[in-house]
Amino acid sequence: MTNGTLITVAPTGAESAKADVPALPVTLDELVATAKECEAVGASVIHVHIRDDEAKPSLDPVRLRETVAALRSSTDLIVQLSSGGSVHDPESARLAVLDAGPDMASCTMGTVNFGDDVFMNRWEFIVDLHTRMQERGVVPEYEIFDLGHLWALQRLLDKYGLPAGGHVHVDFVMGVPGGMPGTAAALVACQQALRELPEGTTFSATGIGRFTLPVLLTSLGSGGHLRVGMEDTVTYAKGQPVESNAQLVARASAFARLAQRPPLTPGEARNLLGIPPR
Ligand code: KMH
Ligand code: ZN
Repeated sequence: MTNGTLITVAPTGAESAKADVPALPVTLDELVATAKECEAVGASVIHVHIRDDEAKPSLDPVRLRETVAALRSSTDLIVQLSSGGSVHDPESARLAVLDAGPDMASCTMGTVNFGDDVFMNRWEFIVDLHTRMQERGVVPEYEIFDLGHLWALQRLLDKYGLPAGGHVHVDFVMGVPGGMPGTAAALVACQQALRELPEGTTFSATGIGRFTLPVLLTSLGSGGHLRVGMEDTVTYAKGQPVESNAQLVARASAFARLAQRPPLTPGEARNLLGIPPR
């Protein structure tokens, strides 16, 4: 049991447009520079979505491989590729993300309304993703957008066994219109439901937009870990755009230190998550 805080940075996402958010890292150079800055101020995991030459969301396999290689050669961060992609990506491309050989990949535990769209995650698709990750030694982060997704995770683990590495880590994504709200009460309800999952299961949490700070503070105060980044919020405070992902990571690290749960190094985070050393 660690007393430190795992800080994941989600720098890009698939939802914001570069034209609207100029500070969003969309090229490989921008992503690597962001990764280095965020590592320097306390991130240990990077949750990666990539963009194409027009800055549109992409799951291009060649680009994904190059991205994993570039992040590994420039940082010690744990590289977690998004298998969620954008709401428009087909299942085949989302499964093929694993071919890029990341340390981790996200695995969303159910379908959810996503603003005006639907983020589709059929049961058979989830099973496919989970079992392929087991075969390849890719450690999942189970993305939980709603309370019922934890029930689906329990079913998944009961039927198909523990993930690669043997440790279960979930991330609560809170405040998506269509999912659970970004409130302390919702996070406490999730934590209570976690009791049904294998002993030692860890969680991080992120709040979308204005839910960023309530979720961050509640997670930190209740033994959870943190995810921050421009995938989840592009506003630092009311009316104040985020300047950089490092600004969000630095704020999360400062809160973690104040809580006497300082940021974990990437090596400590590997240990926590059951990922072999590099
Ligand atoms: N972009 C969302 C539709 C993930 O990365 O796995 C899905 C998402 C979750 O961001
Ligand atoms: Zn994502």
